[in-house]
Parts: sequence; structure tokens; C-alpha cells
Amino acid sequence: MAQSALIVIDVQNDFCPGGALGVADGAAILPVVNRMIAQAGHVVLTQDWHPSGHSSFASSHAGKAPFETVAMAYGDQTLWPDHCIQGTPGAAFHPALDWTRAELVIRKGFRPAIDSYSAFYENDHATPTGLAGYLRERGITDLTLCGLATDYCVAFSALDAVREGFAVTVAMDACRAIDLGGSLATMTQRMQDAGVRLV
Ligand code: VGL
Ligand code: ZN
Repeated sequence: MAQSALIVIDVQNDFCPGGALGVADGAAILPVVNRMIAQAGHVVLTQDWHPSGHSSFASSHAGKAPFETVAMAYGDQTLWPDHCIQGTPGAAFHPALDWTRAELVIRKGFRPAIDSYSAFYENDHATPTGLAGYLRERGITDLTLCGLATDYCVAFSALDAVREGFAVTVAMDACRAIDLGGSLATMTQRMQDAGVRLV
């Protein structure tokens, strides 16, 4: 029998309007996400969790501004405003997120030299977070993803989840995008091509 889990990606203050990397309309997903949490068999949350001075912050690169790109050892990296710094209010879950049913919180982006969009692998696409093993060991085969942001952490998580052999659905109305230079259209297409079910 298929066992399913809901993966709620990065519903944190810094990704909501007023936050350091506020996603337009980000808080609007909360009622939908909470309803999905209430109905899910299993619930996992992810939390973007950077040390201060993280290498994905523009402030860590002299002469660079947020949303510019730099070449890192593992490939191109978009630079962001300082966000989701460990232990700060911006890194906390949005106060309206009903997280009590969550069985696991997976933190990512805590290695100073690597960013991590995906819940499964850091941006070198080689360093695992442990989530795939956790889900497999529990017999979970089907995943539904929602959260912030559609075109970064949700999309990269969905692509990795397919690669790891899970059946993956993304609830698009329970996501909102950053949409940098057409990234929403690009990543939506990539998810579709990979076999992610978009609903
Ligand atoms: C995210 C950019 C940087 C996300 C996290 O959650 O989509 N985006 N860190
Ligand atoms: Zn981040």
C-alpha cells in the first residue's frame, strides 16, 4: 500500500511578506497548508537554517548585491539577502503555521560553504540531508510538496524526490514563487518534464 507524506518547505518568517527574502503573497498559502497538514498521513517540515555570514549571502561577497550570481566550487550560486539565520525570528516558522503534527523537521543550508535549496541534497547535488533515507526506512513512497518558494526550494526538492524514486505531487496553490528572471516558468517546465504531478 502506498504510504504518503506531506513535505512542507520553508514556511518561515523570512520568506513571508515583511521578511528578509519575502515572497510576494507568501503568507496566503497558510490556510491551505494548514488544511493539508490536518489531512496528511505523515508530515515533514523543512527549515532553511543558515549560519551568519553564509556563503549564499551577497553580504559575504565584496562588491556583490543580492540576486547576482557567483561561481562556487559546486557551480553557479544566486546570492540572497541575509535570511533565515539560525535562531533568529526570521528563521522561525510563520506563527500561523500549524506544525504540531510534524514528525520531522529537516534543517538545511547550515554548512557555511554550500547552499541547499533541496530538502534532499545540498546545491552540490552530492551532499545528502538524510531525508530520502528517513522516508524510505519508514516505507513512505508518495510525497506531496507545498511551501516557499515554488521555483527554488520546492522545485529542487521535487526534482530530487523524483530522482530518489518517490511519486511526487506539488500542490501549486499551496506554494508561492520568488520568480527571478523567469525562474517560475523554467522550474515549472522542469518539474513537468521530470514527471512531477502539478495540481
Ligand atoms: C530559498 C533562496 C534561498 C527557498 C531558500 O526556500 O526557496 N530560496 N534560500
Ligand atoms: Zn536560504
